[in-house]
Order: sequence, then structure tokens, then C-alpha cells
Amino acid sequence: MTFPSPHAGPPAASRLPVVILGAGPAGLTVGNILRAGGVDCLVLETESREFIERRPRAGVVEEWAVRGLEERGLAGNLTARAQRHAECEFRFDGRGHRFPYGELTGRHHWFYPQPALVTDLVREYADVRGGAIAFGVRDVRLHDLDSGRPSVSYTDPDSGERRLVRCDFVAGCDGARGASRGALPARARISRYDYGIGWLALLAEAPPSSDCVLFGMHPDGFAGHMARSPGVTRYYLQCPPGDDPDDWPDERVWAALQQRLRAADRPPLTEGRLLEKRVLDMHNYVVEPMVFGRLFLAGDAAHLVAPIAAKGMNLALNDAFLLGDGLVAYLTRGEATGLDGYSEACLRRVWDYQEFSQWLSEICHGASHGDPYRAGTTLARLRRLFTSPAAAAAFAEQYLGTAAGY
Ligand code: RFL
Repeated sequence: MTFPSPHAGPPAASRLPVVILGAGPAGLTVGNILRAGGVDCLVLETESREFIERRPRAGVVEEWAVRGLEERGLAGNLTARAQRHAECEFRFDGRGHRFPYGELTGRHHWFYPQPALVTDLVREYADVRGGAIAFGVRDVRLHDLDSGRPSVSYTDPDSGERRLVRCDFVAGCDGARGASRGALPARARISRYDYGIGWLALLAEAPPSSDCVLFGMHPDGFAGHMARSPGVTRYYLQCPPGDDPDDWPDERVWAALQQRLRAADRPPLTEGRLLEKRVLDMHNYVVEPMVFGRLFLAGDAAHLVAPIAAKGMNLALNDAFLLGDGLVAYLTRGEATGLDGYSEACLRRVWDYQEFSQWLSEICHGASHGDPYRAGTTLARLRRLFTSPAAAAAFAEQYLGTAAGY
């Protein structure tokens, strides 16, 4: 793919080099990279700033992603405040089995709530680097993506007027239900995988009950525990897809969590008020390629990975680094290599993480499938992590995303 030379001179008011859809981790990281590179852009976001700064989601950030943020001046608060984790624990056979992946690799995870990262990124973009951003926009539409002069239109929330912004590139970072996915042409290949299970995603106003991630493999179903902050902990409970969160009063939730994460050699969980209860129908998808004319997809707009292995935000950041750097190289120096290779470079890590999530899903859910054969092979996989150094090293590498190349 090649692009005509970027046009010279300052952009007119209704014309910008890049319009970014979505102020999530992907869009804000792209925006920050563009601003640091001296490229003008506009971020369009359907929600309010207050809303995106509070929306609870991810918390596990991989070390290479933190390094990428650091290199771009975006990790100051994260490295000062986030916890580091170098172990996880599998609970099965009524016991806790500690897995020291840090010891095996010399690497660790960072735990930093997604709303904290989004708050940092939006502050840096809008308040420090002077980036333009419009919150609360409505009815976002993409136009002429296959031409050299695409545009984006939207309704301004204050005036109710339609606005049109012409640009050179559209960065589609507006998540799983944004306008970018709605604008995909028929040639887009969308691969989807349904796990056939649900997860009740919970946020508890309670301190973490362990200093590491807990994976509970139980015949009743999977249960998970992940620290978010000293006072808030994320829990997951496997449930039927489409289950109603109202059928899960707090007492039922805590009884199931205590049961599925029980280990004779560990204290019971510390309980607290449940701040969030939502059922996720677990599925993954990948859009290929990730570029359609002048539309470059990044993050959940391009690929979704169920939160089993805590990979989604990390993939969004990887895309954003590659897209931000590629756009700056092209728009300031006319170098098209980064943009030309963007889709392929992203998709290698995307597919690797998709496969790992499937593999980990089998470990998490095999014991409760009701099929003794699957329960037997699941237990064999789990035990192998503690009996085979080669299997342990492979797991640690995939869990941390530290392979030498993707
Ligand atoms: P986001 O964060 O969804 O941001 C997209 C933004 O676009 C806005 N938007 C629009 N803007 C303009 N025009 C439109 N038409 C628009 N439509 C929507 C939205 O309001 C939003 O602000 O996508 P992005 O940037 O690609 O980031 C992806 C991550 O948010 C996602 O992958 C992670 O949250 C996934 N995930 C996890 N990932 C990890 O790496 N580690 C974790 O520990 C982890 N835990 C999780 C998770 C996702 C979860 N849920 C909610 C599915 C835990 C959970 C429960």
C-alpha cells in the first residue's frame, strides 16, 4: 500500500491530518503520540470525560506495554503507583498452587486500573499536549474512506448541529460497538469464536484476598480474583451465557466465590459490597485486515479477546504504538513503511493472544464442563505447569507476552 504525499501547509479549520474515533486506551495513546510528533488531530468521543475516567474494566498491563508508554512519556503515574505482580495461583484439588512466573522469566505484570490510565492519558493529551477532543458527540459517520480525502461527520452535543471534518486518515479506536465497525466494507473478514459460557464480572469494595491473581478451577465453574487497588478487587464467576445479574444477589455471589476459590491452606476471601455486576457472553473476534482505505482500526474495534487472560487493553496499546508511530513517520517525514506494515504487524500478536486465551479458557472451564474426559485432560494440563519446566516456561512467556518475536 502506498499513500500520496501528505499535503503541505497548515490545515484549514475543518480539515485535519487525523481524526481519532474513541477516547479509550487506544485512541488516547494514538492522540498523545501524534501531539508529541507535532501532528494535529481531533479525538471524537461519544461519552463524557467524567464517564470515561470512571468506567471500570481492565487492570493488568504487561511489562512491554508499560515500557512503550514510558518511552512516549505516558507512564509517570503508572510506574509511581501501580503494583507489580510476579506470581499467580491456581486453586484446584482443594489447594492453592503458586506459579512464580517472575522467577522463571525475570519479568512481571503491572496492576493499574484502566480508568486511572485513561485519566492519565486524557489529561496528558488535552491539558498538557493541547490536543483537541470533543466529548458527548452523537451519530458519528465515516465517509469516503476509499478516497484520498475521507471525512467524519457528527452531531455537536451543545448546538445540535452536524459537523464535518475532512482528514487524511481516520483512526478507528471506538471499541466493539463504535462507528468504525459499522463502516466496515464487505471485503472485511471477521472471524468470531464463541466460548459458549458467560462470566459474571464483579467489582467488590473489598481489599484483595491474595497478593496475586487467583484462578479457581472448580466442578461448579471457574472463579477468578484480580487486585485492582488496595480497596477494590475484581472477581469473576462462570455462569450460563445470558444469565441475569439480578439472579445473583450478593449472598449468592460470595457463597459461590468462597466455594470455588476455597483452598484448605488459604484463608477465606475478604467480602465487601459489590459495586458492579455484569454478565459477559464470552467471545472473541478478529477483523482482517485492520486497514480499509484511509481507515486504520486499533484496539477492540479491530479485535476482541474475552478477559480470560487479561490481554485486550495490552493489544489495544500495541496497536496504538504502531499506528501512532506510523502516522507520525508518514505525516512528518513521508515514510510509509510503518503504515504499510501496520495490519500485519498488529495481527501477529493479536492471533497469538487469541490462541493463548483459548488455551487458558480450557484450563479455566474444563473442570466444570460435565465431561470427565475433559476434566481429566484439564487437570493434566494444570499439573504439567508444576511438573515440567518447559511447560512452565512456555506458560510464563505467553502469560506475560514476552516472546522474542510475534
Ligand atoms: P475502549 O476502551 O472500548 O474505548 C473505545 C471508546 O470509543 C467510544 N466510542 C465512540 N467514540 C466515537 N464515536 C463512536 N461511534 C463511538 N462508539 C464508542 C467509547 O465510549 C470508548 O470510550 O476500546 P480500546 O481503546 O480499544 O481499549 C480496549 C480495552 O478497553 C479492552 O480491551 C479491555 O478493557 C479488555 N479488558 C482487559 N484488558 C487487559 O489488557 N487486561 C485486563 O485486565 C482486562 N480486563 C477487560 C477486562 C474488559 C472487560 N470488559 C468490560 C469486557 C475486564 C473486563 C470486565
